[in-house]
Amino acid sequence: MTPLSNAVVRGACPHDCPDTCALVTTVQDGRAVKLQGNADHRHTAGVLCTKVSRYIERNDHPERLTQPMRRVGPKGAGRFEPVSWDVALDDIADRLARLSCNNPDTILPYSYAGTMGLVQGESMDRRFFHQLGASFLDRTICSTAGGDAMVYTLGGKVGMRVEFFAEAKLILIWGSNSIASNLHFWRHAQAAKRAGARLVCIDPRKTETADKCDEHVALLPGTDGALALALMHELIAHDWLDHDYIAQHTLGWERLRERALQWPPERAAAVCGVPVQQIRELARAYGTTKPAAIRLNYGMQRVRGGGNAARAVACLPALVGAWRDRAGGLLLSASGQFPVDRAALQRPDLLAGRRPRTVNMVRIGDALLGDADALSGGPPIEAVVVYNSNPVAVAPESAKVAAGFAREDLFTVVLEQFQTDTADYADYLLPATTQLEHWDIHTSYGHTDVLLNRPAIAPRGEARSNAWVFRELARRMGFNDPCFRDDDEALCRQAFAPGAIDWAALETQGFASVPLPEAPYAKGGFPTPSGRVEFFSERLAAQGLDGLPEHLPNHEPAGSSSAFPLAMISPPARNFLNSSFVNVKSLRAIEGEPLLEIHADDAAARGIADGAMVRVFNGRGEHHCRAEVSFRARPGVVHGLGIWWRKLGVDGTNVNQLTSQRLTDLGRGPTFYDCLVQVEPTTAA
Ligand SMILES: Nc1nc2c(c(=O)[nH]1)N[C@H]1C(S)=C(S)[C@@H](COP(=O)(O)OP(=O)(O)OC[C@H]3O[C@@H](n4cnc5c(=O)[nH]c(N)nc54)[C@H](O)[C@@H]3O)O[C@H]1N2
Ligand SMILES: Nc1nc2c(c(=O)[nH]1)N[C@H]1C(S)=C(S)[C@@H](COP(=O)(O)OP(=O)(O)OC[C@H]3O[C@@H](n4cnc5c(=O)[nH]c(N)nc54)[C@H](O)[C@@H]3O)O[C@H]1N2
Ligand code: SF4
Ligand SMILES: [Mo]
Repeated sequence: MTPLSNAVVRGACPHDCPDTCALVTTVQDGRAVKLQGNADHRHTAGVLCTKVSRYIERNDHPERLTQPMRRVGPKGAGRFEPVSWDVALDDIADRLARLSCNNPDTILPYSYAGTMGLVQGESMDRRFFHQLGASFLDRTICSTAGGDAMVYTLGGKVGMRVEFFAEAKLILIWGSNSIASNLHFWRHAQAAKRAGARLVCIDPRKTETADKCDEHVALLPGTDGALALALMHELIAHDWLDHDYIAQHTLGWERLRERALQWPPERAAAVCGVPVQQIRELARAYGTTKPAAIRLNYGMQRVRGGGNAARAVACLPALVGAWRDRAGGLLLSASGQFPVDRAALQRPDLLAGRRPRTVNMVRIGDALLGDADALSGGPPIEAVVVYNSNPVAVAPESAKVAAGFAREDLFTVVLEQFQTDTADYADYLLPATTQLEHWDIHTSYGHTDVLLNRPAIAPRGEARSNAWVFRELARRMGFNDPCFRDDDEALCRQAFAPGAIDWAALETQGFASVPLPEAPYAKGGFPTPSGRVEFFSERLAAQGLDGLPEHLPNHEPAGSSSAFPLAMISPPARNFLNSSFVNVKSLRAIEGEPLLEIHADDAAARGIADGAMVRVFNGRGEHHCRAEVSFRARPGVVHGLGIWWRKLGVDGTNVNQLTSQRLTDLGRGPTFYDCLVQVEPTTAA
């Protein structure tokens, strides 16, 4: 269906954000002239964040890629010549066919959540790589430590309904800068606060969210497990427990009790670097306020012990029986609550029994440079197809990532809307459509509605959707299963089994709710093997891991190195979305330039004045940026807000020059916030 030249079109925000807002685009003479939040959608409530309210500026950006291009300069120089789609696709199909004849494991797709859409993110692309038999990509770069923790503890990525946070009397906002990254949850937290709730923010950084909470626990990065265990200790010591709920709906209580009793608040206070009284008071509040709700977010699991820490936190609501109330419990991600038909969308059956090797996306630097472990013992990677991601900017230890992509013998195809840091390394750079220009269908990880995205305008120039590109490659490679002919709209319809979702509602209003109970675990019934909250996990024990949650110190614990005495975290900047929007001028103007927030004492000890240029360094590399002496930083911890495009930074690097490729305890995730550095002033102005 061609978009109408004058219309109001309903869609969905495609970005990697828990809120998945419903959009309304006004089109005049074939151009998008206005983009608003859909006022009829209860979660969006007519409000968009600053970033996406600039989506038309991003869409109409003079630097949008509008035609296929082929590399002319050396790798990484970012110099291209235009070619036709036919020339580009014929050559790409030919190169991939030759590699796959030899060994399809040499081909690696690299994608993440540039769009969260099921069609443009995980449908025709997956079918194509399944049929090809290409290496699997372990998509771990964001959420697998916490996600696995929920699976082992609660049975899935399930939890409270976000709207009921508004009725809680105590909300712990744990590892989340909600105002920046989960604005529509913050609305409910505000409503709760107005109705008398107490809001507590648990975060090393004094964020804009912490500013607006009643209490801020500024713990050291990677110490959340210790804090959670000490809270349990106090719940036990004061008998603030729901014995009946524990007896009926949990597993492993006696063992957890024993573990928690090893964590008196004094011990945790020393580990966390917070006053012992603050831990005691937090435990009292949590043990005596009903209903108590926890908004956990992924900020607390990007450290070595992130999985265990998330498991420890996930045990808390069952101990006090918080799940009994619809306004009690916990929410990390709602994504496990959607009946998506992934087998139909992705067609793993096309593998026909083949078992490709797996490459962990966090270790793309090592993998491209031939590290045998990162290659799971398989052959070197000879071709990468990147879409919906900007690994050169967002993956850890970027010096290695860039060196890997700079390999002259690597064949790199990048599908992009813009010439990102990664696009600079492409052999073929293919122009992708935006959310205003293609079909898609969306679930959410912060609410439980499905959204349909209709194209509002025609694609800019020769831009094409990801699904179109993989359909065309499949045709050229002779993949003749009929599934390779499904168009984008048909793919939307295949995302859910017939009857699983109210399609008529999606068509008329743009969204449809998944029918769910209000207090899903009031009477237990967790989706674990035992049906209970698994304090002790037999599944973990069977893998030779600790069956109970424990505090695991960081790979690089604060204070453990005299050469690199500062712990660096690199959380999202409010006006960027990962590395998306960094090239949108009006938003970059708000963020200014790459900054390192540092406490006054740490700055003074190094002769760093506010606004001075600094060199941030460790054994993996160095990154230059401007220092901001800031009340947001606690002593010993610095913040490099991300994720800047390297080429828009001061010295062609960003914070990931410093981060490591080491993994988390569960989920094989990244440890971006487990990173020691030193900082010194530089002479540059
Ligand atoms: N504006 C904006 N919104 C975003 C994003 C963005 O880049 N910009 N990113 C999106 C993505 S990809 C995701 S995954 C989601 C969720 O994204 P998250 O990564 O959860 O993002 P934040 O809500 O900023 O939460 C990170 C917070 O965790 C804190 N933190 C760091 N280390 C620790 C720790 O060890 N313990 C604790 N307790 N806190 C710690 C940081 O200081 C920061 O305030 O947000 C999405 N929303
Ligand atoms: N230091 C540090 N590093 C981090 C993090 C951190 O907190 N600190 N956060 C991590 C997290 S949580 C995440 S999720 C990752 C995110 O990393 P990525 O998923 O790589 O996210 P983005 O940087 O936003 O890059 C997405 C790209 O997809 C493109 N894109 C959008 N829509 C489409 C489309 O329809 N088709 C195509 N072909 N392209 C499209 C956008 O233009 C953009 O360049 O970064 C991680 N890296
Ligand atoms: S980025 Fe998040 S808050 Fe902003 S419009 Fe998209 S879903 Fe809504
Ligand atoms: Mo993420």
